[in-house]
Amino acid sequence: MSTRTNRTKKTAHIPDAERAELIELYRQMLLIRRFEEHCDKAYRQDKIGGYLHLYIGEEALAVGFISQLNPDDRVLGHYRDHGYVLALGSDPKAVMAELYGKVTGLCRGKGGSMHLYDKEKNFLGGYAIVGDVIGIATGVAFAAKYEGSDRIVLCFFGDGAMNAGLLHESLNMAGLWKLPVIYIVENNKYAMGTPVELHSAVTNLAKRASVYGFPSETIDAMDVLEVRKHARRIIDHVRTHKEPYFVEAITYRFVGHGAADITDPGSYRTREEVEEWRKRDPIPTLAKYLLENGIATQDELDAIDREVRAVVEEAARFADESPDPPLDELWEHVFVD
Ligand SMILES: Cc1ncc(C[n+]2csc(CCOP(=O)(O)OP(=O)(O)O)c2C)c(N)n1
Ligand SMILES: [Mg+2]
Repeated sequence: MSTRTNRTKKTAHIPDAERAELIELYRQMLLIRRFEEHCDKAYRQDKIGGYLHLYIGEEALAVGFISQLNPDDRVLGHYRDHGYVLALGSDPKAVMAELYGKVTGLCRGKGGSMHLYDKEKNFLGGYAIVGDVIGIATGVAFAAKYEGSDRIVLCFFGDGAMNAGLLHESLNMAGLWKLPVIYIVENNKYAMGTPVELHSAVTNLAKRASVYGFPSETIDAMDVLEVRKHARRIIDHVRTHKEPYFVEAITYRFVGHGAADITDPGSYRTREEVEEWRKRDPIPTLAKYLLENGIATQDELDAIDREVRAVVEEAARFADESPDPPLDELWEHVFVD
């Protein structure tokens, strides 16, 4: 019996809906990975300008959390933002076109990689200024409460943002007014080349955020099933108890900080350290689980890879062939009238 094509008997108890959900988590992480591998190439070919920060290695966090949201919930993040919109289901063609600066892009080519925005999917922005998203997301959560809705807000940012004054002002307000927001610090151990030990007086970031009157905890974000489990519990908590939550998500980026140093200079971390973390790559980790539990066969996983590669190729072709924004649009879609 071929293991490539036959599921084992272990799967009998897994309901179809759960099987479909697990496969979808795999498909989304792989889409983000393949999408960004293309971005890296396109940046080197001068097709993508400005700046570019890849989420490679961190996919499980966005995918695991976002998979547990209701459609009306809101998501905001920092500049490493391609994973959020792809996990939310934004059209990969429009995301790629935005990175290429084309008029067919999510923001008509005016935002670029660091400033994605998709109103339809309730992604209310990627923000380039470290820490800024925290204040904005707190305002969005205030609006959700003020309007009496049961929406919640996910706010993603990096460990470097722990040192922004705005974080502490915002967490205080959120705790005081019981706002429905989940602050998620992506602790990938570095802010550019500065390790957490050199930028934070207390390196347990969940502990640092634990004094504002709402729960705070650390989770492992290299395993999407772990993330999904915690996300489900934490999102339920925030919706039910109507109070904020702080999550320190332990993760790691496998590539350099930004496109200019994608193959890391190696001056602030060793190759061995990167290799150690690569052993916890969330994509093969989930693949192994799916195979070992007979949820998918290797042939099915290969087919998903071919499918996402085709989606990325089509997105790249669309972006290539799309026109630049016309000059007479220069001042349009910049401010709200
Ligand atoms: C207020 C501010 N200061 C400095 C910068 C330059 N800068 C861009 S990214 C970055 C590091 C942020 O690291 P972290 O928050 O850990 O996010 P990561 O890149 O690791 O995802 C810095 C200092 C900035 N964008 N904004
Ligand atoms: Mg960081």
